[in-house]
Amino acid sequence: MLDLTGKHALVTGIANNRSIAWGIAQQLHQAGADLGITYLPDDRGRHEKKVASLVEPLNPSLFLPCNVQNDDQTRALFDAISEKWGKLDILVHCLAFAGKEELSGDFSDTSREGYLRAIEISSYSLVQMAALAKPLMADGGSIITLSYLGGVRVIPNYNVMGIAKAALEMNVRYLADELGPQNLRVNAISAGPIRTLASSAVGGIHDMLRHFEERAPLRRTVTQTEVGNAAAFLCSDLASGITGQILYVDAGYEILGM
Ligand code: 0WE
Repeated sequence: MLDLTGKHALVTGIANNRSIAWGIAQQLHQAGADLGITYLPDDRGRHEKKVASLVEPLNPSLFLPCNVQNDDQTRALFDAISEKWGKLDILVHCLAFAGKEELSGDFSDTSREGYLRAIEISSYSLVQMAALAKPLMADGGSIITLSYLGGVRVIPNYNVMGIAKAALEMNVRYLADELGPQNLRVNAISAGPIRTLASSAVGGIHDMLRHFEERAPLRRTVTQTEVGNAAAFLCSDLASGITGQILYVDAGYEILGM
């Protein structure tokens, strides 16, 4: 049975009720996990308020700011986990960012600054968090992250995010090899396109979703709950033999050639 009772899980990347991370947090909670939630702090405290009221029903025992571009703040997050829980069982990484100007137009117009920022926030942050989590996960556990097909194949306008996801997926493999000896598993879920805050800001997303609904084997998009269920599985002992993998939760779209 899928049972996460007594497990401490840190979930990053919740922005609102459409976030995939929100779907994951709900399913981990339903499976009995004790949650820590992070939010991206802003100077007016609006994210903090919004995410706090959203996650209130899940009774998180930790609720802390985390901007991965701030090393001190990210270190403080894991210090707080160490103090409160003494260990960590599950780390859910759902962070990505590229400048809006990088997500349309010619890929070759990507600026050095935009390229490095996308890789820093969307790829390096997994390495950064894995390093901080490693001593807290000495008895094993599960790290998961979110990827997208645009990291493996060309998706119009995904541009530098595709490079970031390709690096992210390779991070998963190198981390899985390094952390396997401490029974710490590292996997990614490659989700199909979903209407979220991140995707709604993307030009042409409606046409993409319509194409997806016409062509995906299941003839529909996937839901945050379906990604959450796959995440709960990967984080549970049911997936004890699985590491270094990219699990497609995409209504079958990835198998198609045309
Ligand atoms: O990984 C993503 C989205 C990531 C993302 C989205 C934004 C929009 C707002 C990263 N950074 C930003 N920056 C912003 O300013 N997806 C898989 C969703 C997505 O994004 C696309 C897609 C799909 C699907 C961008 C272009 C084409 C397709």
